[in-house]
Amino acid sequence: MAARILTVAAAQLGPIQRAEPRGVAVARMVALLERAHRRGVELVVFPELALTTFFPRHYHEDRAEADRWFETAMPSNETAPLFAAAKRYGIGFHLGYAERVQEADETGVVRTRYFNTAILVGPSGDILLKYRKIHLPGHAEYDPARKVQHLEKRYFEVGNLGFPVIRAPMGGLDGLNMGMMICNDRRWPEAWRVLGLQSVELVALGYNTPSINQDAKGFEAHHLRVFHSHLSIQAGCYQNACFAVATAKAGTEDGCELFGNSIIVNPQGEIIAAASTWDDELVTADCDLDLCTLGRTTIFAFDRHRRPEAYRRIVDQVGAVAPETWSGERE
Ligand code: CDV
Repeated sequence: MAARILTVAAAQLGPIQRAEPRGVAVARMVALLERAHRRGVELVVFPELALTTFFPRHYHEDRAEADRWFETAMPSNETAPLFAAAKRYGIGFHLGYAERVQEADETGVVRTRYFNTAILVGPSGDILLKYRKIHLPGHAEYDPARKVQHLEKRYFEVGNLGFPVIRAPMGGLDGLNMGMMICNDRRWPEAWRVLGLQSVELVALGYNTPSINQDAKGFEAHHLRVFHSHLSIQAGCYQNACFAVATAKAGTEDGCELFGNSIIVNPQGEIIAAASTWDDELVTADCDLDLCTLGRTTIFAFDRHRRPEAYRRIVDQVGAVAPETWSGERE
């Protein structure tokens, strides 16, 4: 049987400043798609909120002022060149953006809703899958203790699409199981496992992670920020026997440093390609999807080894509770 190899790219973006129009970011992304085409890439992954600056760092007291960061159509006039280039080259892509939509909520009321969204677009230009970020970090109100705000909880609702996986043709492959995450999701093993339980083979994930922990709740060494990002992605890939293409926005944006360090990881948890700049950079790798088989037929053969009856707390409980206290006596 022929090897199932997909050539992928993490299309890291350097900073996008607050005043820059979407057209500038789109032109840079089209240039990366052209470069990807020259290198024989079949799937390109762009970062989270790839069309603008990472605007949740900016406080708008009037929530409506933030509407300008959101897309109301995809594709739109401004993003159409991206879809056209991908179609021209027969390349699929993953794109993160802020989505504003008129949609019924869980009570059936149609209202304006806001999500931190990513789409997976096939080589024909069709949207194959949509994901809305579930693990929203940060806070909803202005926090005077922080030098830089992180207002994702102000500007977005929690995603309502779960963690979907789609099997679709990509590049030279008749079918590939693909799922998505957005930034903070990568730190949550539950997210990886929900994708793993749908036999995901490749996870596309974009992020914007500041180099400095702005939470003002204790010291976190800079190098550990990158380590924790890589640790989470490598563990997720190993424990769910899948590849990940993890793409950052990098460099100094509106005076705030984003750490970059985009990586491509294989099902053994190894980094097989990594960014070396804080700029627009195309990081590529050939992914042999048959490498997913080893993990999922041995240590992580879920059907044989998982014990969901012992995992009830994972879905029944949100916060941690205190354990029972030992009632014996100390010597
Ligand atoms: N955009 C993000 O989700 N960023 C978070 C930061 C706030 C820690 C992340 O997990 O990288």
